[in-house]
Amino acid sequence: SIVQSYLDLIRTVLAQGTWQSNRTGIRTLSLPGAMLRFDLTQGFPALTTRKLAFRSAMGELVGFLRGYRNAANFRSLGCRVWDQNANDNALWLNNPFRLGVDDLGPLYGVQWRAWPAYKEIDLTHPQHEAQTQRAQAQGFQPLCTLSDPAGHPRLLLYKAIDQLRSCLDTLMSDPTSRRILFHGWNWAQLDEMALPPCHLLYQFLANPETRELSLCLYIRSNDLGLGAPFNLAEGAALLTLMGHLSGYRPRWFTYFIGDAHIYENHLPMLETQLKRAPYPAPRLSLSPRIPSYAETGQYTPEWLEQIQPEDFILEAYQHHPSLTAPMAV
Ligand code: UFP
Repeated sequence: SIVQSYLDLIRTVLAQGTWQSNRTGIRTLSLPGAMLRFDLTQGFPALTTRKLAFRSAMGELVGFLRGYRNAANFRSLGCRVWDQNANDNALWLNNPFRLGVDDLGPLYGVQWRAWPAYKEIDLTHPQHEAQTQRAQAQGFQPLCTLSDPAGHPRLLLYKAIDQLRSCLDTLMSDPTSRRILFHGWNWAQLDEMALPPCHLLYQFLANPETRELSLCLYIRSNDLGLGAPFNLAEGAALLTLMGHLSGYRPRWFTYFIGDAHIYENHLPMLETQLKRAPYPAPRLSLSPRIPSYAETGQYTPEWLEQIQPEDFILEAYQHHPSLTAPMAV
């Protein structure tokens, strides 16, 4: 089955991982570097050895697509996984950037949809007018002029970059580009976030001849027991949505992990899962209200924001009973 590779990774980390301590106070068995690859024509990578909280995972994805930064917004989408990060971590509670109860800071979705970008133009440069025109044509708005340390005047411009929309637009206009990616690791704002991004680099690879779209996703740190099942489901769902809106079928979903780890208090849950025989993978479909570009020829990028968690439909999902374990915050 398609999720066998997840269980194989759990076995590998159990066999080859080393015990490590970390900021959460709960030790992990860790393996530096791992990769999983799924052929999505063979099914959707939902865990079958326990029940995946699919609606909650799709709620989280939809919250990211809308640029949400508040745990109450995620709750309204049926996703409670951000409550503890927003309100239970002492370091975050004392962070002067935190806006109040339930705030998470400018994480994931904010970076995906509104990465704050600045451009400085040296007003003594002979081409500064042409440079300014280009920047403004790209949507940069002049903010103010400043002087650099040498006293030279500079024009500062600002734009909130919608990285995700730009990726979708590029899939339409230049699908063979090898530069269709978005990034979450914004150094200037890491200290303003409840949690610096774990899944932080998404690259889309389209093949206009086969009409297949693939995704490479890099996760710097992955809690294999609780985090990975969510991350796998959301990555595969995002790939499916991007393909749906741009006329491609989802194909390869390749998932790279930096620090692959199992928390000590997740071991019983994972050992139970290893004893269970996986079921065949379920299928994902999207609600028919979302126009498929391949069928309608209509480009409707607004569905990136308008989609609801229930528009992601998991079909023929056979699974073993739920299991739970505490999340390390
Ligand atoms: N984590 C995931 N996936 C996510 C996410 C968090 O596995 O999407 F947001 C886990 C990884 C790690 C912890 O166990 O949360 C983040 O801690 P750190 O920032 O110390 O890596």
